[in-house]
Amino acid sequence: MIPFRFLHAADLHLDSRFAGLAQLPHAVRSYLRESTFAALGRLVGVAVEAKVDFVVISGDVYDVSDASLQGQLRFQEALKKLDEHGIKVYLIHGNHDPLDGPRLKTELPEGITVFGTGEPGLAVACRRSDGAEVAVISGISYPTQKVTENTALRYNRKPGSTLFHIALLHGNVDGDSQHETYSPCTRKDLIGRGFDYWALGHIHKRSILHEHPPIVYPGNIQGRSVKETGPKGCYIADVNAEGHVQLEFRELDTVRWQVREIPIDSLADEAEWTAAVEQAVEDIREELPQLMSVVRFRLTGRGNVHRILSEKGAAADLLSELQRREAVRADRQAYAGLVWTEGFSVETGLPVDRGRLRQEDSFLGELLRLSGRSAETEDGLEELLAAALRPLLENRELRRLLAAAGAADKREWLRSAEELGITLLSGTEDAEKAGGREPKEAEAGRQERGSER
Ligand SMILES: [Mn+2]
Repeated sequence: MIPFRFLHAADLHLDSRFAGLAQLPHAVRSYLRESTFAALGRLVGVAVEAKVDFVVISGDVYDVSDASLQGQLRFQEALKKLDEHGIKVYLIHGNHDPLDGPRLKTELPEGITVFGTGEPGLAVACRRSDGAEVAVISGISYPTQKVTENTALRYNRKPGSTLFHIALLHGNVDGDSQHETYSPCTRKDLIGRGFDYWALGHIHKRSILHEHPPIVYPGNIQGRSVKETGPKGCYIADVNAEGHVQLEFRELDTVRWQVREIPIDSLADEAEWTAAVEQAVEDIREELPQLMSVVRFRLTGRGNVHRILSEKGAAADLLSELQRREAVRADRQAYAGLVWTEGFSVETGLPVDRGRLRQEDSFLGELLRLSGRSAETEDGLEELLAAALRPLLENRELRRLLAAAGAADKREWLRSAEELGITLLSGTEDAEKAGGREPKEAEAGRQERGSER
């Protein structure tokens, strides 16, 4: 087998609109809007610098099926640059950019192969240095958005060919419940087809599902929300003479999303809390000086600061101030090292001894015991929530929202309800004995979910 090297990317989602961030200052929003294109630009740079023989893209080039003309022109520009270096591109379309989408028809540059629908297309890829044939590439594009058939089973090796075989598939392997189950299949299905590399797309979290043969999700090239955290990019795959594959991840993102936890347990007051958050912002700036960061802070733990957060709206106030400071940087076009705080998730509690409260022969003690028992099993949680939420089910819209909630959401509701119970009841005599503090204020206590967005 002839050694060669290729770049595997997926889920470019070009021209993503970042719809949830409408309130952002113009300069920050336009940098975010540009980020998917910037990541594509870095992809071209990596392909050229790493001297890859070709590039494969496993679906969702565009974010929406009626991709803007601008999006298409920017993609063409990138393809032309690759073509100038003799780097060919093989791609499929996915559920976000199926072939029946109402895109304007634009001319495709030289050197690009777009696989069609139906039976997997076959193409032979060559090494750039000498034109030697090195790989057979197969792929199927989505004809329409919803593909629920196991298309993996249609892939076959090219009869009689001993070349390295790469399959491009956009789909959900082993039923990842976080994503739509399009083109559902199992690892076993894929391994059974006899290919040497499965170039997957669709799941935006990078993962290598199998080593021999490699079954690879490179993830998307640019995170687009607080659900898409950490480095984003592509893989460079080196195939040696034995057909063995070495994978190297390359970061491409220009905006990095992250969720960072700040425990409040050891913070005495508002000043210490503000300082802790400001320090965390500066830490991120120092860690990622070349990138723009978008961060959500999870405030956790127990402490006196809980009252300031839950009653005085301190999180919303600090958020405005942090955003104002970064907006000034953005106005100066100082995007590298900009740290945009997207919001606070307030998950804190009063500094009470829950273990002791739970032992108490009191209403609050009974409440905590009930919630503890219910949280232990999936069935217990469902039973408690079914009873507690029954009045809400009469409303159609609420019913729809409740049906969409996952187990993690439900546990979070129960946890919040416990905290609310402690805050409201810790002023009573029972709880005071058990370590609840500031009983007078607690009577007027109420808890909000802070400024999570
Ligand atoms: Mn996608």
